[in-house]
Amino acid sequence: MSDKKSGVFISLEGTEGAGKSSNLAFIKEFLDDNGKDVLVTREPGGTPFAEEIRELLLSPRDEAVCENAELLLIFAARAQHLQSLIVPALKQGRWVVSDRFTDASFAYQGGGREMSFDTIHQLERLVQGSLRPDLVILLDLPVELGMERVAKRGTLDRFEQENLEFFSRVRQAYLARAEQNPPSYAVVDASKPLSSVQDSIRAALERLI
Ligand code: Z5A
Repeated sequence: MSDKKSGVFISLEGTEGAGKSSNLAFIKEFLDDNGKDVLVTREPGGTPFAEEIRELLLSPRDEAVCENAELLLIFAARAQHLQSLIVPALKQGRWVVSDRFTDASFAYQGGGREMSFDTIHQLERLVQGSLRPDLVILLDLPVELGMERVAKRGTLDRFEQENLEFFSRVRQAYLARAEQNPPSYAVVDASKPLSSVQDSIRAALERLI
């Protein structure tokens, strides 16, 4: 994949109850106000075909889903998303904000499911070439607090049905990624009130602009 781009690519990440949905609109509004042409999208999903894969991945089911099948479906959706939406938008100079991207694969499949990080790196290279987010905003909070926040949700999807240990591994994997490459990450304390979380996000975006 050609990764020549003139736009800016941001991903928003976090564990359960971190507040991604609550902060996406804020990010879009801030960038709009700063005159940026913004595309907001999400993973898994973002295109009709990739959204169908999302449905497959998230639906609770009786059949145990093989870990490799899950990982390959996630990257299949990502390949489609990149080719039909993200890369063209970046080439047009747009600011793309994705609700989750490949860090989620390292965190959920690598950390949570304890799959090989090498395999994920290989798929990342295959599907993305050298394309990586310019900034990953990681909303970090203790797993117990996140689970309290989402406890009121009705039906749980296939990932939300996992236990505390799973989400603790996810959190550690996210934090380890951020530690390995600090310039590309803004780690935000998402246990604070929303206004304070948004102050930190605003500061990270101002640095990028
Ligand atoms: N997945 C994967 O395994 N591998 C991959 O590569 C990718 C994804 C890309 C779907 O993601 C699943 O896909 C995801 C990982 C997997 N599974 N999980 N779990 P998703 O992003 O669509 O699903 P989600 O994690 O459930 O995200 P969400 O719906 O955006 O939820 P959220 O981050 O928890 O955010 P929220 O709904 O904005 O906040 C939750 C509640 O907390 C809500 O009541 C808010 O009002 C409250 N809140 C938020 N912020 C605050 C603060 N600061 N103070 C107090 N209360 C707050």
